[in-house]
Amino acid sequence: MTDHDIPSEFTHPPTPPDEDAATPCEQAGPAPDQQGPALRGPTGAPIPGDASVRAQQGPRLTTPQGAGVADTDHALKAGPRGPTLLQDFHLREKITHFDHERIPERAVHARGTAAHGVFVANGAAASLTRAKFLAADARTPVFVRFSTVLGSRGSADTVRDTRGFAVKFYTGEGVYDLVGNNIPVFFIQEAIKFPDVIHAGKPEPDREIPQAQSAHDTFWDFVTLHTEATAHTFWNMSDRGLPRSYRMMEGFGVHTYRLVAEDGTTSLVKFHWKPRLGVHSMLWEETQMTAGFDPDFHRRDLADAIEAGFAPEWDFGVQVFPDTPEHLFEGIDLLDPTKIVPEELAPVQTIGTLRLTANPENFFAETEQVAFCPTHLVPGIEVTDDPLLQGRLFSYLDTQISRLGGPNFTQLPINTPHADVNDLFRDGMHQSAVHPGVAAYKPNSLGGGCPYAASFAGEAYVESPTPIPPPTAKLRTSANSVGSVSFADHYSQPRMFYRSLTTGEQQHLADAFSFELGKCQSEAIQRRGLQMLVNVDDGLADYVAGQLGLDKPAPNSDNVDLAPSPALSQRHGSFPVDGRTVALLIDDTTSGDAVREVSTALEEARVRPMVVAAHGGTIDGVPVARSFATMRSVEFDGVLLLAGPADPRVDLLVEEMWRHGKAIGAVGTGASVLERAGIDADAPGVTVADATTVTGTLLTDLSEHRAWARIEADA
Ligand code: HDD
Repeated sequence: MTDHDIPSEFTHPPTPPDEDAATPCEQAGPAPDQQGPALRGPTGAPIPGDASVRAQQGPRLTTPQGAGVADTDHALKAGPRGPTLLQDFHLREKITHFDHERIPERAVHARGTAAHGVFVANGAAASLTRAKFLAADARTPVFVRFSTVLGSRGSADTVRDTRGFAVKFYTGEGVYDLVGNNIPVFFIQEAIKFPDVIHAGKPEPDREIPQAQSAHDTFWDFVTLHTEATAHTFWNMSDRGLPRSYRMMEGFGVHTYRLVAEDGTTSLVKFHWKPRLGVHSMLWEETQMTAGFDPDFHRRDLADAIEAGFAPEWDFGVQVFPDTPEHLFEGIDLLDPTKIVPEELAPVQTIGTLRLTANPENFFAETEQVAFCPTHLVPGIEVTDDPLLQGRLFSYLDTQISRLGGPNFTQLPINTPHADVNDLFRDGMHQSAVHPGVAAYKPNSLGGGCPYAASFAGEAYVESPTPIPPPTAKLRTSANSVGSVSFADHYSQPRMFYRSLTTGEQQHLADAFSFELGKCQSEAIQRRGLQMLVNVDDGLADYVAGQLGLDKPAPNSDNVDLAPSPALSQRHGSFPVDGRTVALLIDDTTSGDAVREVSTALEEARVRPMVVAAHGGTIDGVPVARSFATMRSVEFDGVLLLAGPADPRVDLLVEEMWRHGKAIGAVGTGASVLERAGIDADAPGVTVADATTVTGTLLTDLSEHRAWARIEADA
C-alpha cells in the first residue's frame, strides 16, 4: 500500500497546521459550557488565578511523560482496518493506568464522604491539656470523613448502621485523629473480637448477601451469643441507626482518653460532637425509599449544604472524670467501651466548635486516600488501657499499609501534617520525597547532629507516667483483666437507654427488632434475640415475640433500673433549619413573582426551595428544579403547595409527607391537593393560609424537625 491509498483521516501525524496558526487548543479555546468551576486548594479554600494552573487542565493533552498527544480516541493500527500495533505506547499506557485505578476499599467504613473545615477552640480545655490546638482561639484546619460501617463503597447511604465520624486535625504539633462513631458504645469490649463482629455483620460469605444490612442470621447469631453487644445493638436499632443527615448527627470518641495539662496533672475524658442542627433521624420507610430513589442521599446532602453556604457546625465537648487508678466513675468502668456515662452525671463541657466549609476537590485523592489512625496523637492527649482502644492502636496503621500500598501514605497530600516532619524514615513503596544528605540516622555528625531530639518539657510527645496495675497473671477475660464487674453487666445500660426514649422512639426500636429478627431464617437465633430483649424490657420482648409469632422467654438476668437519661432522647428542642429543602409545587398558571417572593423568604431563613412542576424548563421565568417524573417526597423536608395540579404523583407526594410528619403548607388552589388526599387542614404541621403566613409556619414546623404530634401518640 502506498501513502496515497490511505484515507486522509488515518494519516499519522495529522496534517500540521500552518506555522503561524495557534495550537488547536488555543484556536478553539474552551466552549462557554466547558468553563471549569473555581479552583480550590487542599484546605478547600478557593485559589485565585488562572484555570490553566489546575492540575491536568492545561491546554495540551500529553502522555504521563509530557509528550503531546494528538489523538487519544484511536489506536495505532496496521492500516485502516488492520490489527492494533504493540508500538502504540499511548494506548498501552492509557489502559494500563486505568487497569490499576482501584485500590482496596476499607475493610470497614468503606462507604463514606468527607469535607474540609476549621476547628476553633474556646480555651475551656486549656487547664486540662497542653494540646496547643485546644488553647483559646486556636484555629486548626480539619478534614472530616463520615461513613457507614458494613456496606461496600457503592452501597446506599441510608441503611440502618452505625456511622463513622472521623476527624483529622492538622495541628501545629502534628496530626491528631479522633476516629469516632455516631454511637457512644461499641459491640465488643476487646479488640481481639473485631474480626468476629465484622465477619458476622458483613454480607454472608457464601452468596455475599445482604449488602449493607444487619438484618441477617450471622449478625444476630453473633450479637445474641455475645451479649456484651446488647447496648450497641439497641443503639443501632433505635433512630440513631437512621440519621437524617451527617449534619444532624452526634459524634463520640467512645473510649475514655487521658488529657495531660501543662503541669503534668491528668484527667480522664470522653469526647462528644454536638450538632448545632440537633440530632435528627429518618423514619424507616423514608430510608428504604431513599436507598432506591437516591442512594447517595447523605453524600449529596452534605456537599449541597456546604456548597450552598450552610456550613454545618458541631460543638466539641468533654465529659471530665478524675484520673484514678480504678478508672471508675459512679460505678461505671471508664475502660468499658460498651458503657456510657449519662450526661446528667457528668455534663458535656464545650471546648470548641467545628465548622465544615468546603467540599473536597477530588474524591479519590482526599476522601478515599485519607488515612485515620487512633495513634495520631499530639502532646497533651493520651490513650487509656481500654482493651478495645489498645487493639485499635495496632490495626489502623497496619490497614493503611495494605490499603494505600506501603508505608509512605503520610506523604499523600490529604495526610500530610501541617507541622515539620523530620522522621528519618526512608525509601519504601511510593516514596515521593527527595531526601537530601546522607545522615538518615541518629546520632550523627555528618548531618550536623540534626534532627535533634525534641525537648521533653516542650514540644515532644511524652507519655505521662501512670500507675500500671500489678500483673497477677496473663488473663484473657475482660472482667478479670480490668478488675471490674461492670464489664460483665450487659443489660442495665441498654435498659436505661430504652427507658430514656419517648414512646414513639421506643416503638421505632421495637419495629426495628421485629424486622431484623424477622429476617433471620433460624428460629433458634430469633429465640435468643427474644432472650436478649426480655433481659432488657418485658414489654419490648412481648411486642417483638408477637411479631415473630414465638413465645416470650423468661428473663435470665435481673432487670436493674438505672435513672433514665433524658439527653438520650432525640425529641427535644427546636433547631436551626439551615439547608433544609422545601418543595414549591406550582403549575403553568402560577405567577413567577409569587414563587420568587416565597423563595426569597425561605432563602433568607437559610432554607433551600426547590420548584416542582409537571415538566422541566421554566414557568413564568422560574426554573423548575424537579419535574413530577424526577421528584419523590423523601428529598424534601416540607412542601408548599402554591397550586393544585391533578396528578397522582402530586397526591403521592403529599400523602408520603403527611405520613412522614413533614411540614405541609397550602396557598390558594394548593388546598385542593389536601382535600383530595383527605388531609385535615388543622392537623399539626399543616397550614392553609396566605403565602406569608404559610411560609412563617412552615419554618417553625421545620425547626421542630417533624410534626411529631401528627405521627406519635405521646409527642
Ligand atoms: Fe475502626 C476504620 C471507628 C473499633 C479497625 N473505624 C474506622 C473508621 C471509623 C472507625 C470512623 C473509618 C475511618 C475513615 O473514615 O477512614 N472503629 C471505630 C470506632 C471503634 C472502632 C469508634 C470503637 C470504638 N476499628 C475498631 C477496632 C478495630 C478497628 C476494635 C480493630 C481491631 N477501623 C478499623 C480498620 C479501619 C477502621 C480496619 C478500616 C479502614 C481504616 O481503618 O482506615 O483498621
